[in-house]
Formats: sequence, structure tokens, C-alpha cells
Amino acid sequence: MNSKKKTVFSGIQPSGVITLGNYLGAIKNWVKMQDDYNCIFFLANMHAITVRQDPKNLEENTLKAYALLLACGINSEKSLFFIQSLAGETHSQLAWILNCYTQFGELSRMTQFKDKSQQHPENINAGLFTYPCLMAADILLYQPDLIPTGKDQKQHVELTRNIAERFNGIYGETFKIPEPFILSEGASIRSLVDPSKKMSKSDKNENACITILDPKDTIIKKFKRAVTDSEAKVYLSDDKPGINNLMTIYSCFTGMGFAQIEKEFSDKGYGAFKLAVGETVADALQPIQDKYHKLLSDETFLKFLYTESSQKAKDISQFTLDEVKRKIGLCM
Ligand code: ATP
Ligand code: LTN
Repeated sequence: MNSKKKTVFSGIQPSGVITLGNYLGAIKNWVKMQDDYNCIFFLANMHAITVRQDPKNLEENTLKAYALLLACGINSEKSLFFIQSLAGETHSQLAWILNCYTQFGELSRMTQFKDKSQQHPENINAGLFTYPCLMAADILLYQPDLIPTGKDQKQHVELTRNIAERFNGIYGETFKIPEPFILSEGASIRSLVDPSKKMSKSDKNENACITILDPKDTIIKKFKRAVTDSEAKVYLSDDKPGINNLMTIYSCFTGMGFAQIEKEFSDKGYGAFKLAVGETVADALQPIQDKYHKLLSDETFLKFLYTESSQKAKDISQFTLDEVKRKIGLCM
């Protein structure tokens, strides 16, 4: 690690196949940051169990997500890329400690908790409630400067800052205070079925999201069916959330500005626009899919990579955990 560079830290839950929202809101930016920052990325599989998971699926999805992120361009020679449960001792110990420095009221205000409680009324477990404390532990263990995520995670990063400042205020400088880092383009890709909701990999309606592994014809079909409006004119407007979303996606992949997109489609209807978006996205994802299938065929190599990097993560995070335990008087 280069000590002059700032440290970036972020993660994703291996709770299903990674979506276009995850890719544009987070992963694509992580890939770009690898040359300019010391980067640490991880798969938050301990977070994923806040929602009931089939054990076999969770294990398989974790391995697949590892391969998929590598295929998207996370480079294990440039960045540390690990699996949370393999460094679980440090993460869970700090999470417990931070639970004791976080208020019930603060956790009650988290929108992700409110959303997920509504989606899973039969399983509003304590882990779902204290999830942000585990996330704060993930982050603070590695003393990072920047946390690049989609917009939906900003509230959790802000809570992390508050917890860290509170702890530092009581025990003296212990944690670096991290900054949320949210790039505006792609920060919140919307569901194709209901643009008032974010695109989410755990959405039950498969037409709501494009996954990175969808074949070309599926991608085109999903975009064709995307909910828009009845005006049939491509331009950016607050009351056209479906079209705004498609324009954002098209812009992220082509690099074109919104005015340019409006011009290109000024005399074309939604059919032509949706087809162009579908083809552009499918063509951009093809090389990622090819690389993914190649990586997944060598499980031994993948296991070697994540075991080695998770051990490194454990060693790095142990430093912070030891300092915290010493400061609060826990025998070691
Ligand atoms: P789940 O449905 O299991 O909650 P998710 O699809 O919301 O999953 P996460 O694992 O929570 O994905 O998020 C991984 C990263 O992707 C985070 O940085 C998050 O901010 C970002 N992200 C998730 N959904 C979107 C979206 N629709 N648009 C932009 N970024 C997103
Ligand atoms: N809560 C995040 C995943 C996550 C994370 C983190 C992101 C867990 N720990 C630490 C950044 C930093 C999510 O649901 N996307």
C-alpha cells in the first residue's frame, strides 16, 4: 500500500446477481479509483443474512460475486478484495463494541431498516436493526478516507462518522473520520417496472432489474417493457422518471450528455430509444460476462485469491480492533 494515496473502502452484499444499479452506482466507480487510491473492497456476506438466505445459494452467490467483481475490473494485484466472514472475528467484535456506542433512536431513523422491515414483515430481526453498526465496524477497522457507494448508503456512512466522532470524543483519536463519496452519474438507478423505487437485486419482479449476467435478448426485452409515460418524446423532465432513468443508463455507457441524447432521439419514438439503450448495455456487458465465465471455471484459483486477501484484511483490521479494546478496558 502506498501511504501517500488516500484509502478507499467499500463493499457489496452477495445477496443475488449483481444488477446494473450496483454496477453503475458502485462497482464501475471502484474500478476507476484503483489507480489513484489504495483500495479495499469486500463482499458483505454477514450483512446478507439480515434477510433469510438459502445457505447453499448464499455460498454459491458469494463465490460468483467474487468472480463477477473481478470480471468487472476489480484487480486483485492493485486492490485488496476480501470476503467479510473470512475476516469475521475482527468485524463482529468491533460491531458489538460499536453497538454499545450507538443509540436506538439513531438506528430507528435508517431508511434501509424501514424499507427492509416493510419488505420482510415476518422477519424484522435484531441484525437488520443493528446492521449499520456492522457496516460502521467494516469501515472504521480499515481507517479509510473515502467510502464510494450509491446514494442509498449515504445515511449509513453519515451514521458511521457520528459513531466514530463519539468514540474519539470519549477515548481520544482512534478512528479516521471517513467521507461518503457519491458520484452523481448512476448514483441511483431506478427499477424498470416502478421508477419510484431503486433498482434492487432482491426485487421479486425479475423485469425490475437488469443483472450483469442477463443475456442480450433478455436485456433488450426488459428495456422494451420498461415503464415510461405516454408522451413518446425523449427528454429529461421531473415528471418523466422512467425516461430519466433510461437516459441516465444510456449516458453512463455512452458518455453522452443529456442534451446530446435528446438531440439524437428528437425525431424517434420510445421504441427506437429503448432498443438503443438495450443494445448499448448488452454490448458493454458482453466482455464482462465472457471474463466471468472464464474465471468461474477455475474455482481453485478464486479460493486461493480470496483466502489470501481475507487473511491480509484480518491482519490489517486487528490493529484497530486491538487499539479499541485497549482503550475501553477489554482484557486481551
Ligand atoms: P439488496 O437488494 O440485497 O439490498 P442492493 O441491490 O440494494 O441489494 P447492495 O448490496 O445493498 O445492493 O449495494 C451495493 C452497492 O450498490 C452500494 O454501494 C449501493 O449504494 C449501490 N446500489 C445499490 N442499488 C443501486 C441503485 N439502484 N443505483 C445505484 N447504486 C446502487
Ligand atoms: N450496506 C452496504 C454494504 C456494506 C458496505 C459496508 C458498503 C456493508 N458494509 C461498508 C460500504 C462500506 C449495502 O447494502 N450496499
